Amino acid sequence: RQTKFLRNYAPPAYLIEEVALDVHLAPKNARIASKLRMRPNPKMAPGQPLVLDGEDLALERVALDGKDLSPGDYALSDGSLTINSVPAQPFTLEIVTLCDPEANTELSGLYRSRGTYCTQCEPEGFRRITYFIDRPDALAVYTVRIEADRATTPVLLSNGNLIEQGDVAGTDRHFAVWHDPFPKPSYLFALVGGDLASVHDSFTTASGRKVALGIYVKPGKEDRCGWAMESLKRAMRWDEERFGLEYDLDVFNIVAVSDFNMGAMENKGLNIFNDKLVLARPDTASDADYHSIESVIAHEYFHNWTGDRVTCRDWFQLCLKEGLTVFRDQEFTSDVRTGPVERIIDARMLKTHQYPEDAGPLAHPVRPASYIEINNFYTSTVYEKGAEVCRMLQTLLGARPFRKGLDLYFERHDGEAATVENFVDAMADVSGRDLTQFMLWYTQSGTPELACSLDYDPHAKTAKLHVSQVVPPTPGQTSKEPMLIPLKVGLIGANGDELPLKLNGEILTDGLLEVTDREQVFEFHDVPAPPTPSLLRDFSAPVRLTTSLDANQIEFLMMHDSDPFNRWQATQTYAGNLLTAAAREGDVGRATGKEAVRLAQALATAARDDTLRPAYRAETLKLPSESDIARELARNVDTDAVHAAREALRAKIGGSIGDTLAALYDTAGTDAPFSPDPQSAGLRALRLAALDLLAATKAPGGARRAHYREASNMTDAIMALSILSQLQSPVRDDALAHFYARWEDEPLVLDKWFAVQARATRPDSVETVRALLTHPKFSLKNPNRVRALIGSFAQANPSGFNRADGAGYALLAGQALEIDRFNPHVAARLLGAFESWRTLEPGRQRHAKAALEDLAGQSLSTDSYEIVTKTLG
Ligand code: B3K
Ligand code: ZN
Repeated sequence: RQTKFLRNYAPPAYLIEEVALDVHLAPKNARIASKLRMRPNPKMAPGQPLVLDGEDLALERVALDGKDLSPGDYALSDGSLTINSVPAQPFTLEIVTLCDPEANTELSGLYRSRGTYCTQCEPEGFRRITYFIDRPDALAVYTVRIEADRATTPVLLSNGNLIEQGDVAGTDRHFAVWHDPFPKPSYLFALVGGDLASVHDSFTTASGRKVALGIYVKPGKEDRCGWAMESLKRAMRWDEERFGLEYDLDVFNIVAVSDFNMGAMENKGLNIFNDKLVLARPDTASDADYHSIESVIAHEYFHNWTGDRVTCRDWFQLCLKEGLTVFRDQEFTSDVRTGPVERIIDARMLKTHQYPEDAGPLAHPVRPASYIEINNFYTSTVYEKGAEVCRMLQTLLGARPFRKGLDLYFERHDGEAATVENFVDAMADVSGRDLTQFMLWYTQSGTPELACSLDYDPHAKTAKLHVSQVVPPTPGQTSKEPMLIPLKVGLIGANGDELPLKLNGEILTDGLLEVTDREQVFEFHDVPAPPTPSLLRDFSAPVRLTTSLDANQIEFLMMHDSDPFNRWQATQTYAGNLLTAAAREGDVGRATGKEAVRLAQALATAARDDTLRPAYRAETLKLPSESDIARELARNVDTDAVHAAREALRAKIGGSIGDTLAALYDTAGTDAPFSPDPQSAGLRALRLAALDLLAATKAPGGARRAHYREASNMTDAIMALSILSQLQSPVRDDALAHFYARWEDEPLVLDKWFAVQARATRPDSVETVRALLTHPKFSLKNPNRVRALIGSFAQANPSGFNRADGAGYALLAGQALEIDRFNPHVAARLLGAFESWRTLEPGRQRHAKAALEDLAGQSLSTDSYEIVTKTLG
């Protein structure tokens, strides 16, 4: 359990130029023969021992320049193979190892998922396939021959282009040879073998290269690939148009597998996906599924440039590829859907997942300086905050200079393993800006707190905006430097007009202020009357904003802000203030008074406003979530009080504007045939957001409106089911039984059945989840099912998970411990649900701490050990 430090980075002592793999697939003993053309790294001291990484391998043979080595020539340890003496000139190393795909329950390396052989190598899975220099700065050109049984494993895929295939004479085996001309690190290696069906299409790039596109799935699922294929083609075109980036091989393949530790993987030319993020048909997939398929297909495709062509020097630089690629996929989704809605979704996601991470014991910078297990750093800080950092660069530099900077970055580093500095230097060079202070976004953890207040001077006709920033202390970082924060603002006149922003004798057309100091004042001139400030427009920086605005001013912004993000934010702030007051004081009356009625009226106005897109109106109708409220409370959180406050406000709103909501639910786009396009999805979202508020009234027109059986698509069905599943009534049981009977043989749909019950806020939700753990269709071995049941419970059922008697914590700890014995990555991720335990009231804290301490006393994987010990602090 060693801590690794960024400051200790040293290049590899040896370089691998070419890799030839010969893989013989077999369920229990796959044989991998690897032939490496190597040479000493001229930049490093000569004569060093050659150390190769390896894990869970049986070594059969090592040969140097054709001569077998005997055990005295090398040393084998738990994680490595060391050859003491190798030539000072280029040499060839041959290694033969065996591994057991069927016994590979970690789902890292080469494993079998329901009969399909597949690989997952990022970050350190390749060492579970063969001994190798398994680090991202060791780039090599790969040729891969795969051989397998022809009948059971007819499809054989690897990275790059197919160069040869055929039968192995005199046997029932066949082979395929793939060659990837682009040098790549081992984490981008992939191989698939199985009995798979496929769907094909093609894409012609801007410069005329015809690319064969293939999606490989289990036979029978071919009718669920259309959306993924369309999304892929949209993404390929978009990347050409927006960033001038073309695809570079003749083939692009995607494979969907059912057992996968995360969402998907960007292996060069052969992306491997969790089938959840590929398969969709109107009756089986919800709008949310279509949305995530589109964005993840795009994300993995975009990695071809930001990740594959330019990769990371070391794992500390993970955000270099992930933050940038998330930023790119967000921009894509904004362009193909409704921009402001996507911005709201992304900001909400950041606040829900990343802010608590940044405020808790696992806080780390976007570029961590140390880690014990790199698998624990695929976090929302690295991904989503990392994306915000790229977005801020684009905001500060402007879209065109940002694009130029990216061009320069590719020009300089194509084919290399790069660092965050390389990326920021390119941006600095094209813009002529000094980005030294900006680098703090990569190195300082914690969410900056920005406090703003506006002073109006009626005589001078000036408005002074006072801004102060504090970056809170985080583990290992007690004192912080002030950051460079792009703050987009507007001033709104009494009639709702935007006022010109006159600052230092110039007009600020883009409204962009650059905050650089701890305390700063921006003085606007010629302001005729007291304005209302609109601050942090478009969510221009990932900070926590506090303002001196009162309820009337916030209400004014709900009506008049021309920035769609901030207009939405105003409703959230208004509702959030009511909810935190009610939850803090344990008095639901605080959330149901006159102000609640005013909020309801404002929501009704927005919901009826035909000039706004339905998807946007839907977002406006969604109240802050329970975790949003808990995050705002920040301490002494009683999750029952939070739940009660939110329910009371929902019911109040549902009751106050029931007619408007009912009209929306009953009319908006009900008769059109199902189509997953964003406009249709927006109409459905609006109806369902209305239903959600109506259902809260508990009146007959409420929950019973959730016509589960009449739903003609999965979006409506799941919404109805999740409303009904909160009830204590036979209606709930009937609906769940009906859903189960219809979908018991469709794993991805059945996951929804598990998840809906795990999320339902009922006093007995712990018992419900416990009972489902013993359901014949439940398995701890399938990550999707584990996430559906245990993950949904721990992450999306705050009052159930944080039940006052600690039963939720005990449940999670017990299950995670069991999973940890065979799949540490999945276990450690589940344990992340404990990250906010110190914000709870003392009783819950005691229970959470006891559960964590109990875990700490067990024998844990490195993954879970790191999470548990750091969470305890
Ligand atoms: N790069 C992969 C994530 C790998 C996670 C390994 N624990 C998918 C992605 O972010 O695109
Ligand atoms: Zn990624």
